[in-house]
Amino acid sequence: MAEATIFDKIINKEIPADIIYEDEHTLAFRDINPQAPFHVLVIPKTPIATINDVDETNAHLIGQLYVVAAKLAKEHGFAEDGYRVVMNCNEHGGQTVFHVHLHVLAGLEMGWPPF
Ligand code: IU
Repeated sequence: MAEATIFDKIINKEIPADIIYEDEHTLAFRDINPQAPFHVLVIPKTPIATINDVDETNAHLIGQLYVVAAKLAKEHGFAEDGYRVVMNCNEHGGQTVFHVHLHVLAGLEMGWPPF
């Protein structure tokens, strides 16, 4: 079991967040430090610390993050122009909150590579 993070408090509504989508397994809320005009984090309600902890038992929860990301991108009008989804892993990947989350970034043309 992953250690509790601030995202558990957001899931449990113990601290406020700008939640834009919720279902049984998934929550999406606006990032408090947005790096794009549209920057949302999509998280599983079940805590999974990092991508390293994804396996056959929880992979469906990760798949669902992409379903929600695509749905939100379409609903907010970014599907055609495009957008980016990013999941950081551990220190070199830039992960700071150890509850997996898909960043959905949109609303500007992005560059590549990302470093
Ligand atoms: P990272 O991939 O672990 O680095 O992303 C963590 C993100 O969580 C980062 O973009 C923060 O701005 C964001 N965040 C948030 O939206 N709300 C919070 O209470 C905290 C972090 I702590």
